[in-house]
Amino acid sequence: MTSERTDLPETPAFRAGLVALVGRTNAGKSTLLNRLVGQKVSIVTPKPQTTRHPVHGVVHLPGAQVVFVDTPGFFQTHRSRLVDTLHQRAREALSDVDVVVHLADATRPPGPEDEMVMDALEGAGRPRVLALGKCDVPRPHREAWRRHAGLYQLVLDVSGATGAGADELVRLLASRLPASDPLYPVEDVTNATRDFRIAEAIREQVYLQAGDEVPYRTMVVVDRVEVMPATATTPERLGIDATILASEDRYQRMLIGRGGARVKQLREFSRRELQRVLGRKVALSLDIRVDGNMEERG
Ligand SMILES: Nc1nc2c(ncn2[C@@H]2O[C@H](COP(=O)(O)OP(=O)(O)OP(=O)(O)O)[C@@H](O)[C@H]2O)c(=O)[nH]1
Ligand SMILES: [Mg+2]
Repeated sequence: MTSERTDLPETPAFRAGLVALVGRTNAGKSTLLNRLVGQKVSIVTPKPQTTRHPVHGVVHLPGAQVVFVDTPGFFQTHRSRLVDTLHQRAREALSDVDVVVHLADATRPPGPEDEMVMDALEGAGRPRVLALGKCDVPRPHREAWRRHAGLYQLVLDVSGATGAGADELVRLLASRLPASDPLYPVEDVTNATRDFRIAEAIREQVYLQAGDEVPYRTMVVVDRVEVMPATATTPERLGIDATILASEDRYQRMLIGRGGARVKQLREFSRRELQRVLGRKVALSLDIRVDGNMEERG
């Protein structure tokens, strides 16, 4: 007869799984993701609905791997195909994750967008954690948020801007993941392809540099990426040709600006950001074209 020890719970050799970050738009999901991963994998702007696609950011720990899934934020505005698509993508992202972190913006009271988030959480039926974000600034609505604590397994304070609470969040999440082999090789921090990251870096500049409406009437496509060998006067560079597609002529005009000033600025800021993201010299050619079908593709 063999005897088996059943008194001690077994600690798995390795834990891994997916953790979605959801919340209203501007809650700071992408900022927190970048902080957790330790590098910029998702773009950040002060404008609503910056994130359009779920982006994975991988945190490698000695005994665990936490794969965070950034999602488009919930936004209450006039309905459009883009807004509906983004909400749908956020809901879908919850369907196959192990844990959901609801990142709340505790500088604001819980509102209709947060109700949309809570409905999505209800539909997903996954274990939930409430992260009260932006704890680096005064948060007059923190107590209003804490009244929802009963809906979550855990509530904690966090700041993507300073990193306060970030290690604690990762540790608590890792302990809730299932026993599993790593989902990503140890050298990977994201599922985003190089071309996706290039398009996103340019899209970030459209959000930052162009007028309020323009980002929602445009998308970025990468046409060509090619190494340009060093010459007598220039170092080796990555040559990138990209196009900003605008849904109508007037948005194209806004992006070009008077005498081409706006597109020149967009190109230069995008080039510098691309150099930061890719860690190498970049030569960027940026075209602005009208494509009436662009909104369909979001
Ligand atoms: N003070 C403070 N500001 C923050 C923090 N995190 C994000 N922000 C600011 O909030 C704004 C939105 O940040 P994002 O990270 O893009 O927010 P998001 O939730 O990803 O937004 P969507 O992609 O639109 O859903 C930016 O202006 C950030 O600088 C934080 O921890 N503290
Ligand atoms: Mg975002």
